[in-house]
Parts: sequence; structure tokens; C-alpha cells
Amino acid sequence: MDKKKTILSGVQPSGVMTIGNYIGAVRNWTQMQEDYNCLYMIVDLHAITVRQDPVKLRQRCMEFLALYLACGLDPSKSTLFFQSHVHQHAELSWALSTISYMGELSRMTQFKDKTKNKQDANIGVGLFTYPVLMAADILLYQADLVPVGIDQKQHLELTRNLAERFNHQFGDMFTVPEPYIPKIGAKITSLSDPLKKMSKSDENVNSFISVIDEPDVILRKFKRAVTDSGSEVKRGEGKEGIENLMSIMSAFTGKTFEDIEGEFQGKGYGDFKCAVAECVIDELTPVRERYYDYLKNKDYLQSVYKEGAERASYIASKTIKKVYRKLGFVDKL
Ligand code: ATP
Ligand code: LTN
Repeated sequence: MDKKKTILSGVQPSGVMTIGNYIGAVRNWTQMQEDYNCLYMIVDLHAITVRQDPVKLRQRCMEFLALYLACGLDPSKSTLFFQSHVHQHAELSWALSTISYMGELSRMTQFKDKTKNKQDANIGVGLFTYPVLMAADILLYQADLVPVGIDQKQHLELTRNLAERFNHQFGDMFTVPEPYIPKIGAKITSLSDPLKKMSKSDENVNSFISVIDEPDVILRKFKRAVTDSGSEVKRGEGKEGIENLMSIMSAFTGKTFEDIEGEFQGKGYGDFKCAVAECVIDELTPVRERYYDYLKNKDYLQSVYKEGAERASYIASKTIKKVYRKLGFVDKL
């Protein structure tokens, strides 16, 4: 019997993957492939909770798959698929929405952030029920562990609550999952506002580094990253910008904060920013090269997502059948 634990995660194809997504999530996924049963999605159903251009979205979904492969996800070890190709995600989401409370969904900080300054009349319901779909993604595969950045912790809590609530009301059904949040890089912040999360859908392209940015672009963006008016490379009050760059360097080199403070003692921000850019460029250059190779090979990409959807659907259909029985629906003949 397969005793490996199950891992599931996903990224929204809502822009180009940033180093925040890479450090906070995707890079850790690759390391888990050896020891776990891994399923990694491109969450296209989630992406449409904010307005998307359909032509661009389709293109971006394929680019994301090429990026997953370029970052080291291996389809012979992990199941890679598009969320919309497995219809049970939407079905389980509906079932779970009937045991979700308005109050708990209203408390989700991502919902509050994304609807800030908007009138109720203009807020899409999908943004509100977004975390229920995420819970469905996870519970459908009985995932044990979910590797994400810190911003998703609250959604994981909700998923655990929904799993427990369902189990309590209808009898044992779902594994209650645990979040897996990295110690360093769980929240990389914006280069233009160090108090804000780095986000791929930010309108200001200088606020994020995408994993396929060219070396000169990476260097330029780091050079103009917002810091404080001081000159010492160390952590401290009001030094969030520098601390963010230190986290990036630490994540890309394995150096501790103390190592970095020691190495840059007496040197200015200019030298430090160039060094941060250099270590990011070193790691991302092969990723970018592999990405363009995969992108050219459409047949291969198609074979990957077709097989991924088949494998995922097999598990998802078994779960939804059990869920429907528990809920009291008549078996489909
Ligand atoms: P969007 O801008 O469309 O909201 P995003 O860039 O915030 O997207 P998501 O697709 O929401 O990214 O997140 C994918 C994964 O990357 C999640 O696990 C999330 O926690 C992680 N992640 C996103 N941004 C960061 C960040 N700045 N630092 C660390 N992890 C991050
Ligand atoms: N909401 C997540 C993306 C996501 C996800 C998931 C992550 C959708 N479904 C299931 C882990 C497991 C985000 O990062 N915005």
C-alpha cells in the first residue's frame, strides 16, 4: 500500500510568476516530489475571480505549465494539471459552500484586501466564495500538507474548519490538512512598497521580479527598490525594505541574516543591491532558459496536462462519489 502523504498546492495564472511565488511556494514543491504524493495545479477557476482577458488567460495558463516544468516539477513524479479540467472542484465547492458561514468568509483578509475601496454592488461573489473553492481543491485529494506562503494561512484554517465541520455533521470523510509555510521567504514584499506583499498582479511591474525577467531587468529593478535613507545593511525598525532584500538573498543563497550583515558591514546599499540581483540572476537564468524550451514544445505540454487531469480526475471522482453518498444523494447509475 502507498503510505506516502499527499501534498497539494496551486498558483493563480493571474500574471507572471514572481520570486515571491517561487520562494514562498513553488521552489518548495520541487523538493517535496521525492517523498510525497504531489498534486500541483494551475488554479484557473480562482484566477477568474478578478477580471481576465480570455485570450491572455489561455496563453498564460500554458506559460504557467511551462514554468512549473522549468522550476523543476517533474510530471513523472507529480500530477500537474489545470483546475478547470477536473469538474469535481466546482462540485465539491458547491457542497462545502452549504456548510460555510457568511461570517467566517467575511473575515478573510484576502477578501477584505481585494475588495477595499469597492462598493458591495460591484464586488463579485466569486471573490467572497474563493476560499471555499480552495478548501474543495485541498479536500478533494485528502491532502495532508499544503505548501503555501503566509498569506494563505487563514484560508488553510478555514479549510481545516470545513473539513472538521463536514466530518462532524456527516461522518468521517476528509483528512484535516496542515499548512507548510517556509521559515524564510513566507512573505516577500513589494520592491516599491516594503509594507505590501509582492504580487504578480501588481500594476507596477517594478514592484516585483518575475522568474523570467532578463538579467538586466532584474538588476535594474533591485537597484531602484525602495529602502530607507540609512546605509547599514541590517534589520531594524523602519528598515523593512532592506530586510526584504536580505530575506531574498537568504532564500537564494542559504546565508543567514547574521552572515549577510557581517558580509556587508561598511558597504553601502548599492553594493548590497547588486549582490542580491546577482544571486537571483544566477538561480533564475537556467529556469528562464528551460522555460523557453518547454514553451516551444506544445505537444509535450499537452501530454503533461492531459495525463495530469486524468490522474487527478480519478481521485476526485472517488471522493465526490463518497461525499454525495454522505450528503444523501441517490447513487448515479
Ligand atoms: P495575485 O497577485 O494574483 O493575487 P499572488 O502573486 O499574490 O497573486 P498567488 O497565486 O495568490 O500569488 O499565490 C501563489 C502562492 O505563492 C501561494 O502559496 C502564496 O502564498 C505564495 N505567495 C504569493 N505571493 C507571495 C509572496 N510575496 N511571498 C511569499 N509567498 C507568496
Ligand atoms: N488561493 C491560493 C491558490 C490556491 C491554492 C489552492 C493553494 C488555490 N487552491 C489549494 C493551495 C492549495 C493563492 O495562493 N492565492
